[in-house]
Amino acid sequence: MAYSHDNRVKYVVRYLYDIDNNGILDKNDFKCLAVRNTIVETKGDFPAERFAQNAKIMDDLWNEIALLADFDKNGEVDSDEFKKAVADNCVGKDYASFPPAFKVFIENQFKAIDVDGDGTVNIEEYRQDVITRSAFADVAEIDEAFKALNGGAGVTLDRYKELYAQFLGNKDETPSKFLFGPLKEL
Ligand SMILES: [Ca+2]
Ligand SMILES: [Ca+2]
Ligand SMILES: [Ca+2]
Repeated sequence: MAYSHDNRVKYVVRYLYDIDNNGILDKNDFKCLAVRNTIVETKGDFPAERFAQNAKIMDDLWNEIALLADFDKNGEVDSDEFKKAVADNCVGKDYASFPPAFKVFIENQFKAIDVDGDGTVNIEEYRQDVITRSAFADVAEIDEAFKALNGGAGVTLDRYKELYAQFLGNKDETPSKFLFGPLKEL
């Protein structure tokens, strides 16, 4: 059930939020995101001022996600808590209605994937992103997923947001299920 809504939510937790890879979300993931985003935004530079801004943004977002998802108030959000928060805040909604804490990742992710910065993710950029999370024995599997995603056309930021909203907010399987490439069951 690689493309079930449950597995998609797990995928988002594991690859998009739990960036220190310890199985849960906590303050440290958001600290690490501030470092990562600063490096991505400045293409490898690390200006202290920019980092301070990002650290503040991420701190606020952690507080927001803790409010929405840390139901037992233990300072951590596990994947069941995240799933419940997605059901409460994202399922059946469009991107604009998502709380900021559920949108935090996606614009920076887009910037990181759109390597040439032309505002569109093309097949070469998609392939480079997809292989960072999974191994593939045949590039055709990746290319077919890209074609299914948007009819083979490049994906703009607006389309990327729309696909992300479906990936997380639509329990049915739509072409958005390929947003992060062919998935494995987690
Ligand atoms: Ca973590
Ligand atoms: Ca908790
Ligand atoms: Ca591009």
